[in-house]
Amino acid sequence: METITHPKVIFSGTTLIGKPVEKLTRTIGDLKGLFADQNAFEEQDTNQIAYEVESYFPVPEGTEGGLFFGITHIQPGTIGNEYMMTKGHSHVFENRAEFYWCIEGEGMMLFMDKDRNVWAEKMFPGSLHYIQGLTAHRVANTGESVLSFGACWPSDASHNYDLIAKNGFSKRLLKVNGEPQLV
Ligand code: PAN
Ligand code: ZN
Repeated sequence: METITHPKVIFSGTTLIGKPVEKLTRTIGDLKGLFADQNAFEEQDTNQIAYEVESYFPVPEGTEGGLFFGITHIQPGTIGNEYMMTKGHSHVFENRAEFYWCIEGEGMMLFMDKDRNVWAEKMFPGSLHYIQGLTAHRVANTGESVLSFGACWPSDASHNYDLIAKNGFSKRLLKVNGEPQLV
């Protein structure tokens, strides 16, 4: 076995490159039910890409103590007066946290705790965001260009999408007079 090897995955600064990298694409159609303005949603091209996630899963899902790594690229734009955003989810276990950090573009990171309190942090290149276990998290692209951010989370975090899909966040991030506002 060679003792000096090339890394399996390279982070170019904006994207993940390498054989093990898995790519997930979410179209606007995949985000049905997320946006308040149904009429505006119906007018969208549902095949258009909303966001893409490049992930590196070095261990099987569920491995205790392992880590996963991903880069998400969210397209700019609004549907009605809501910004393009990720579905959002929480990690099932209280002790499974996550880091997000912004690479390029500008956005807003939304958090919601288990009592449905919502708050947001501005995202800009270099901003770092710590997500407690059980805290729902979602990102909205509030800029005019692609928003890319990195994420690192435990391989046994176990994602819960159902709660957000069913009940949403208790506040929406709207574009009001050209500015993001939590309403
Ligand atoms: C991220 C997210 C990614 C896409 O890797 O999965 O940004 O967002 P949704 O999963 O909410 O569609 C993460 O939070 N992993 O735990
Ligand atoms: Zn997560």
